[in-house]
Amino acid sequence: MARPSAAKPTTSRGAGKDAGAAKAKDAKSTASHGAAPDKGQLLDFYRSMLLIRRFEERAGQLYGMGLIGGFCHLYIGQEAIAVGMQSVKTPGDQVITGYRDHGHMLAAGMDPKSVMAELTGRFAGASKGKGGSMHMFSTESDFYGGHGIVGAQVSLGTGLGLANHYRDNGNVAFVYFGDGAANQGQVYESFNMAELWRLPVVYVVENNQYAMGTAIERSSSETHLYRRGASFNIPGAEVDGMDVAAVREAGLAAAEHARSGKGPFILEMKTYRYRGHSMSDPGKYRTREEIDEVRKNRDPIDHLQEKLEEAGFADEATLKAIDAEVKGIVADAAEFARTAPEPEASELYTDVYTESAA
Ligand SMILES: Cc1ncc(C[n+]2csc(CCOP(=O)(O)OP(=O)(O)O)c2C)c(N)n1
Ligand SMILES: [Mg+2]
Repeated sequence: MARPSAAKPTTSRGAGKDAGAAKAKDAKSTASHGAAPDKGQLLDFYRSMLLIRRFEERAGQLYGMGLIGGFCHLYIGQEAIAVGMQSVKTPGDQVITGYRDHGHMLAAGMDPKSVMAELTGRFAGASKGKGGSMHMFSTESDFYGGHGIVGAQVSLGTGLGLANHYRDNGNVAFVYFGDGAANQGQVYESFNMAELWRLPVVYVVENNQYAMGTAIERSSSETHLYRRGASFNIPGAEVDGMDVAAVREAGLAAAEHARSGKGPFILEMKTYRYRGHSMSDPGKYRTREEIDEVRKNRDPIDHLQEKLEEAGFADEATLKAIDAEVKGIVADAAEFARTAPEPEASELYTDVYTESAA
């Protein structure tokens, strides 16, 4: 499968209010962010993506052993998006996403032990063992959840952008949602307000080609999701979501647009999930060959590994050392999540209501 080009931007606002999607699609990018990530950044990206991959593989195993209850949606295959976009964030910028959230939490810097312990329902978990896979939150890490209702995070994230605008704090809200969520009505109500009020929001559509068992071609009349803002005059760009450097480059341009008062921007990340929708997905809607083809030719971690080796930035020993370090972190997190105590029954009555300070 051919690797799509890094970013195909649209500039519907620049092309005039009534510029249609087709015209916008062909517009060229004016933003250039020069410096490609350096050796240190690329090695950091590699380490973070590998941490997410190994964490998710281990979570899958713990689920299989019956240690994780409820839903569990793995992020394997999509790692370059959370990691590349996180590198664009400045302190105070918020991240909000749906239920496929573990990778975003790790990229945001949340402790792997507290995330894994939440999956196993332990008191030391990020939500004291009461939230599980889909409901973690960490304002210290600027992470605003973890949401189980498809598309809900788009309205909430637009609200984060409104708060930034109101407080004039220079922050941007990064709002992630899937190709299936892109067909939700509240997404478009949010788009309208965000553009009308020039809110600092970057909408990141993680187009992994499927919504549960439904392929995008079967559910969407417009499958180029970066054009979905055209009728609101929101510019968008298609990005190779399997290439962490391309994600970062497009993310920088989008964040600059939003931060400078020009309003929202849509990034459509073309990606793929290797595992089922959730742990209970029999996977009858696609072939094994299709998955193998992406794994073999477009894997984001393999791609970066080749790049690091070609550039002479890492030899086998360096990569092995990173692998060993990551495996150690994940093993410790899993052991902690298996042995840490569950919440007391009295915890049922805490964190239900909160008193407002004002
Ligand atoms: C409002 C609402 N409708 C339906 C569901 C059931 N549901 C959960 S995930 C999902 C598919 C969403 O797919 P997509 O947005 O592509 O995200 P992905 O799972 O691929 O990351 C659906 C329909 C839900 N959780 N919330
Ligand atoms: Mg999807």
